[in-house]
Amino acid sequence: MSWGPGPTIGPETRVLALTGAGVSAESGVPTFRGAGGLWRTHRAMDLATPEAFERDPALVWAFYAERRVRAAACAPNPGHLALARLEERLGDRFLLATQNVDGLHRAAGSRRLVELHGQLFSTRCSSCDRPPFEDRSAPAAPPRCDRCGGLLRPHIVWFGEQLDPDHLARVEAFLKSGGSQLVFLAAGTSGAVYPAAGLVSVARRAGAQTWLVNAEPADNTHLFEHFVEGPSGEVLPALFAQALS
Ligand code: BV8
Ligand code: ZN
Repeated sequence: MSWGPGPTIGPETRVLALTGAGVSAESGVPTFRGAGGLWRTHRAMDLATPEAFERDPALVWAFYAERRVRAAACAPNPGHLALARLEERLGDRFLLATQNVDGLHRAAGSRRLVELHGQLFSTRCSSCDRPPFEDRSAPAAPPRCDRCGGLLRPHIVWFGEQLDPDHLARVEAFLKSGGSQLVFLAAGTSGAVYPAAGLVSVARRAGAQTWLVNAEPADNTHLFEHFVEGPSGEVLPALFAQALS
């Protein structure tokens, strides 16, 4: 399949990219709602909550330990790499907001990156304010904090938990400074989870051109001016081929 020209990337163009689990699908990381999605098998909507952790920390840790093992075996795909190269090309005129926690954007070289829903390979204490730390372990039982003895937890934003206000402020400030030179591109996301799914509306109000790249129509496809249906690992390099040439 060939996809038409993507957004025109001129000397003033600013791009905000928002990615979801679909961007990591071609790397082998399961999505949540698509075919084979995690939410289908693991009732993950129930597991990714503070209540579930309170009720059964061992079950929640088993869910995240399994995801760490799977994600650790995955590598960035051409979709991640295209976004990292676009950042190289645009510098501070580019920002990547991801809902993904798998670390593949960072592994691909992205640095102007806001991880809206946390990091799978980071752990923090649920009781004291020790800073989150990198943790690639897959604990068999819920680990304890060596400072206060409290339960450690994955550094993930669960359903019902607030996103880091600094993250949202950084994304919204970038969108509001964009004006007509702003391109908002969402890729690999079903547009089901807020506040991430609401960012396209912030972009439209700021005057942005809006693009969705997704394997199938998303819940909020109607909010996008352009919808390119296809696998992000093939579409993203094609859409930005001219800008990256
Ligand atoms: C909050 C970490 C406020 C966990 C995640 C009713 C209305 C509106 C909102 C709500 C509501 N009820 C509850 C809420 C709030 C809730 C929410 O939005 N719920 C939804 C389900 C309705 N949101 C929250 O709770 C957020 N916090 O709102 O706090 C608040 C206010 C007051 C007091 C307290 C709090 C927190 C949301 C964050 C939750 N954590 N992740 C974990 O990962 O384990 S969300 C989880 O879903 C992942 O982060 C994931 O990224 C995210 C979204 O899913 P997608 O990334 O879009 O992935 P999905 O599988 O859905 O879609 C993939 C798409 O890719 C598919 O369309 C597929 O077709 C496509 N695809 C597949 N392969 C490819 C592809 N596309 C391209 N190429 C391919 N190869
Ligand atoms: Zn502690």
